Amino acid sequence: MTIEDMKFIQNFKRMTNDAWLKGWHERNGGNITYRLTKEEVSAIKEFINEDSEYNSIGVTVKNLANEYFLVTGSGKFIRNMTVCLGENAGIIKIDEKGENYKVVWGLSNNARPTSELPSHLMSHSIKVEKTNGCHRVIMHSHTTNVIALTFVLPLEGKVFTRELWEMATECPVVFPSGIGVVPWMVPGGAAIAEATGELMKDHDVVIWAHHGMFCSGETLDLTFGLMDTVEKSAEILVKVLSMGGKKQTIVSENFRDLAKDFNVSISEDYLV
Ligand code: 2HA
Ligand code: ZN
Repeated sequence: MTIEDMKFIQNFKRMTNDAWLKGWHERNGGNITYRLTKEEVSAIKEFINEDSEYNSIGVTVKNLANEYFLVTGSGKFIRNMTVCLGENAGIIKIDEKGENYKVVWGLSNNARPTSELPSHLMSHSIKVEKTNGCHRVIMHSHTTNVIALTFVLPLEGKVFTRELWEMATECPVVFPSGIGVVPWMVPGGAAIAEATGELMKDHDVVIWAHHGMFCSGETLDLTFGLMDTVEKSAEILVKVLSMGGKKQTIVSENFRDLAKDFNVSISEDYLV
């Protein structure tokens, strides 16, 4: 048994391969992080090395103290995760203060965690608080159709939510809490991490204008599925707009009926 035989690692590899095949991860675009369960942390103990030095995260995430994350590497290609995970991703541990991380497995040849580590960890921190620890995955992808829409639609969460809900009947069931939108910002730092975290308080989907998407979820499958659903809806909207725009659509009353039958609560804010 090696660390790579473990179920969460195999699931991670399958997800990265699927995401690459979707066309969401050109070159080194996009990054994924997964918070290990207590059982997974005990199971990896014999394979990890805790002697490495701590480095600053760039943001403070107190409630993630002593947690372990599987993270993709900075400058690494999602396409290569299945080829050699230890060179392209690694496992990090957060320190007691929630201010620093150290690499305990992988990221070989002095590779570093994703450049978006501040946004990932800030989002994890908010989600641990808001979901009582249920959410474990943050995925950032350069989803083509969502990015295209950020050049055409007003950069408002309400508009993106309503437009994308209308494009596929199950959308309000898959992302009932809607979408947040961050205006264009320099990626990779604390400022965009704070802006993303703020929107993650109320949404599982945050769009970065002219850049991509962040999704949060309980499992790798659910997070991938959420990204896929939003992006597919965006693809339909791009096609509809290209064909001259909507001639008919799902109306507010339809959404209310859907919410009742599917037992989801959706805000009236989106149904005006
Ligand atoms: O290149 O996606 O946002 C990695 C990224 C930065
Ligand atoms: Zn990016």
